[in-house]
Amino acid sequence: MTPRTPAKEKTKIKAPAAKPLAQQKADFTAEGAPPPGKVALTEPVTRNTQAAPTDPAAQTLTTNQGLPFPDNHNSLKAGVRGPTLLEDFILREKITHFDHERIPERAVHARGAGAHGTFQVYEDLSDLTCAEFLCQPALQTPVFVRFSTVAGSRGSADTARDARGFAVKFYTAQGNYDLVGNNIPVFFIQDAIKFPDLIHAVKPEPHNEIPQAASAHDTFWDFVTLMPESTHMLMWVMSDRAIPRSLRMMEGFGVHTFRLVNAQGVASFVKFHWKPLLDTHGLAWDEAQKLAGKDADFHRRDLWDAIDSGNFPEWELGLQVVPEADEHRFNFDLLDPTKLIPEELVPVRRVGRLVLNRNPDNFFAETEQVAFHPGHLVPGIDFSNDPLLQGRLFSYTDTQLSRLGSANFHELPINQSKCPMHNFQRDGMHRQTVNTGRVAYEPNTLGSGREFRVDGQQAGASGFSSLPEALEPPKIRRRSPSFDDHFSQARMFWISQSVPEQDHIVAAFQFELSKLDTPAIRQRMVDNLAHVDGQLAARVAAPLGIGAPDAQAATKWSGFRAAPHPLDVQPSPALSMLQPGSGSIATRTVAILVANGVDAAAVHTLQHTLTQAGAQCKVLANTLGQVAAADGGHLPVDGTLQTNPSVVFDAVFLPCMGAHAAAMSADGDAVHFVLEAYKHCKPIAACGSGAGLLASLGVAMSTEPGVTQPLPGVVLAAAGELPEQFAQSFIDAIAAHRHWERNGLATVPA
Ligand code: HDE
Repeated sequence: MTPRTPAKEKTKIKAPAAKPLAQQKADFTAEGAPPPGKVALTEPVTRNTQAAPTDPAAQTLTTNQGLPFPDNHNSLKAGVRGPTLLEDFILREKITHFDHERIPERAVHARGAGAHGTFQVYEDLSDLTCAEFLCQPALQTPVFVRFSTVAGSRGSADTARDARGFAVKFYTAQGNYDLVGNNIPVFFIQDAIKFPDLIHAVKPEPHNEIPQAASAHDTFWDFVTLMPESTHMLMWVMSDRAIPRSLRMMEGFGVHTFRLVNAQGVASFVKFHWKPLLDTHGLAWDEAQKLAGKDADFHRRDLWDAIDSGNFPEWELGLQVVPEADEHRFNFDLLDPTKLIPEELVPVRRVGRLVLNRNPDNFFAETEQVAFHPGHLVPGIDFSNDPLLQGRLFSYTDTQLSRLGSANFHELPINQSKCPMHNFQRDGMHRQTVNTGRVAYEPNTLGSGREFRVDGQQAGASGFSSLPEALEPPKIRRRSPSFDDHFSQARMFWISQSVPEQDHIVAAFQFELSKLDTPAIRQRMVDNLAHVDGQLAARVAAPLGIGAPDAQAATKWSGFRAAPHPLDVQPSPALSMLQPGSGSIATRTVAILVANGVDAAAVHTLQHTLTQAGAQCKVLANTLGQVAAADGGHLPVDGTLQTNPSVVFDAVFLPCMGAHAAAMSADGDAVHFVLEAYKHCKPIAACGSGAGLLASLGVAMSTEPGVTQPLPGVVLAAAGELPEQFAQSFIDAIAAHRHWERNGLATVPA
């Protein structure tokens, strides 16, 4: 019998005395190496990693208890042809684990892609905030970012028309800070109590679970037309912002008004922005729909490949700061999440840079298990009373309990803070930490022999404390009248768009509303739109088989609110995506269509020039292998037209292919490829017989009387012009992204 350790002796076994928390945190300085046993802030976030067994000599597997077993191919049976035995604990352990490999997907934002990176502030912002990571330009703060769609399930397509989540977890020396935003700066609703209704309305309809990842169905439009506060966000969601070209090419917004608080306790209101260094670009709607079938992983693949190839996506953090004294200076309420602050009124100050430089090691462990929460704060950042934000503060932890299964989700490696944490919370399902000692309460004296008390009264008490704020009685369940204007900013968005952007918005409304079974809902939407802009409403209504927009009819619904005095809004140029960009073509993808007889030298020159400028080229033909070049050599082929559809490229080059170009014009796949790229407004360059092919398809030269120019975004080499000479025009055309100004696209059969 093993002798029991006497109780007295047990109490002698003491954990090493912990350093005061403040001291431990101070160890995590910008430049200073962490003390032994501590994790450097720049160290990869993933811990507990384990590589799959690779040693062929060892050929050993073990159970989860470490028991080696020699056969992973056969279960234990009563005779080689007999039934399987219940006692086969190896089989049962494996199958049980498999049976529980999935966790509930997120109720919203289920489809996502994530990456690790760093954030660094450009200058000391201590005039605004005491958040250390915003005050120390030498500090590189590790981050994990998760992008997502909102409505679709985990397996849905990336390019659905939807808002995108843009959630950033900063692992700071003062604790984890989460900026859980979207790529659209406003939201559908003003109060958290409407969120379940909004999401139930947009998700697949409950009786038949149709449609997946799409807002184009009756329940969504039934709801939003009865909630005209959603009109502003609807304008954004119907714009190309909701079909980004890449997660790397979209803006991010904190949406709500937050507060920054400096060391002296002085607070300012703030809106957070992420500005992508690759500018903001969208897809064509037809392209987005086709991508959903041809490459449902288009966005997550694009993000992964960019990081994998060293083309690290970057954003600048922007702040719009409003002194507290100016809270009421605007003609909207700063607490209303359906409003933005026009950049022309309060400029966006760019204060730091986010770089995503490492793909996750394991999708499930990191991207799926990461748990964001707008209430993960650090000293120096605080909330506002935005009633939507206030509800979010409850929701996120609550949802993790059912999604991640326990109150201990902060112990998952991706969620752990990288600075020391301790408190007296204990136990619970799946607890990993082995808390030692008998003191699990505060105040106490038994922990260290001296009084341990944290009640905010001690001299020098530090950490997060909520900003003291005077509240206005009475307790009331009512919307503030300052939230009543539902249309002015929707109108501001509309009048800030360029002509093609307005065309896309009209087409998107028509598409969505055409899919409804209930004409009355269509009518209600155009009646609401009449309060945004009469022309917009009339254009949307025209092909829908309904009556003319009736602004008066919209006012009869009880949710209708209008500005007490209709506001004279001005355009905000910053709201258009078609602003002059950086001119970069970094990471743009170019398809080079070839056949036997190709001018290989021209291909090499163009490929070289484009690659030097940062683009990525792929040579496509009808078969893999190589094609015979005109000079007697061979040109290797990277992929086939059949498996590399035009929708996954940004631009197309058609080199001279001699007489073979004529054969290509009889090839349905090649013709479709070129016409589709044209229809999606992509730049196309061609020389020699490649240009002839374009001409034979009617997409080379303008047919307008008196105009002898290539069509917009079409770059044709003049006779004898070398590729290096016209490459720059092609680069300019690619940098312009898409040539939305092309006319007559409805006639293009692709
Ligand atoms: Fe969320 N939201 N949300 N949300 N949200 C979730 O939390 C919620 C809102 C946003 O990549 C859930 O962990 C409520 C606005 C992002 O893991 C859930 C309300 C904005 C993500 C939740 C909102 C967001 C979520 C589901 C109205 C833009 C994905 C899974 C009061 C500022 C984070 C989870 C990730 C996820 C609740 C409104 C952004 C259910 C109640 C506004 C980017 O807790």
